[in-house]
Amino acid sequence: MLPEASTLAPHIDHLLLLLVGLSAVIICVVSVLIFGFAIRYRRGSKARRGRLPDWIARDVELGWTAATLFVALFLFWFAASMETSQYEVPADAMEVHVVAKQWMWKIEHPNGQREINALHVPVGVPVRLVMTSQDVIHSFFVPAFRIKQDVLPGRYTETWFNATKPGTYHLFCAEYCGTDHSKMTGGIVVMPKQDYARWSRGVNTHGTLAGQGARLFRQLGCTGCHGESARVRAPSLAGIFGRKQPMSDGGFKTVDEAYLHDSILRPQKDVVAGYKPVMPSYQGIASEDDVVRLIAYLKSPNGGAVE
Ligand code: HEC
Ligand SMILES: [Cu+2]
Repeated sequence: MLPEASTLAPHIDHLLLLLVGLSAVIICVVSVLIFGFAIRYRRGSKARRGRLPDWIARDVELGWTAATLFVALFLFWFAASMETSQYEVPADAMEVHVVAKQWMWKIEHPNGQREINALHVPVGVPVRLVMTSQDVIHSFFVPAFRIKQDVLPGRYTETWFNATKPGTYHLFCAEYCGTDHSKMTGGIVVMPKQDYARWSRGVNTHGTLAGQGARLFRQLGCTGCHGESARVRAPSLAGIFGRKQPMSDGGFKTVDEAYLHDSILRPQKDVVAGYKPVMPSYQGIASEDDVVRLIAYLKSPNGGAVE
């Protein structure tokens, strides 16, 4: 049996069991009726044939149609409410970035730790995964957690889980993505909290993700335009995350991760009201990993506030 290693897993398994159970009951009833009628009304049998009494034709027909409708509606409600609850990420979730590429998973922790084809997480802590791809469509699939989410180029998708049992669980790519698709696997290492704390203090020489972003912000020349003393007129990026920005086409955009991603790689897509579309695209200059770092920096408390 597949291990149940997340808070979601038992719910999915109950749903599966319910669906299989119900299907089995329906199959039994239908089979009994088919065989029963086949025997009873076989050629030459003395069973009564001819018109059914009116009450059977009407009431029985109405009855089983209504009953099936209610069962179907109940199943829909039950499955849909579980599905939608999976979109409500707990507010205190730890955020981890995933960048997929042919053929590996690159993981970036908020404290700057990086991993490839492995993800270390503490047990009992909700983890929100913000994912994107550098090339083609991949899919992040952890059977033991019962989560599967497509990972798309040029877009951020997210999923979350709360691991319930320490151990190492398989990670698969579940969307055919080229020659070595079958080797695009990894391990989710769920650790007790103290072990995780020790792990996350070790091996990290890069500084926090936001710190790496701040360095990139200077290296890539963002400060040349977005800095306080810049000569080009560009909006200040201090405290920008979560704000509603007016756009030059008269609409508004909420500054979230996808907005920042596109502002950096496709600046002509949404131009801020009152500014000229002079920002160059960083497509091909900043990798998806760099963009993850820049976003972490712009989201941090003093992000974008560069003299
Ligand atoms: C040549 C000057 C220039 C450079 C270099 C530049 N930008 Fe911009 N940026 C602009 C201008 C002008 C705008 C406003 C017009 C627009 O939205 O395209 C802007 C808009 C933005 C926005 C949207 C801001 C908002 O208020 O909604 C973000 C985010 C951003 N830039 C990030 C960056 C990052 C990160 C870098 C470095 C990788 C960078 N920019 C480099 C000039 C620049
Ligand atoms: Cu893949």
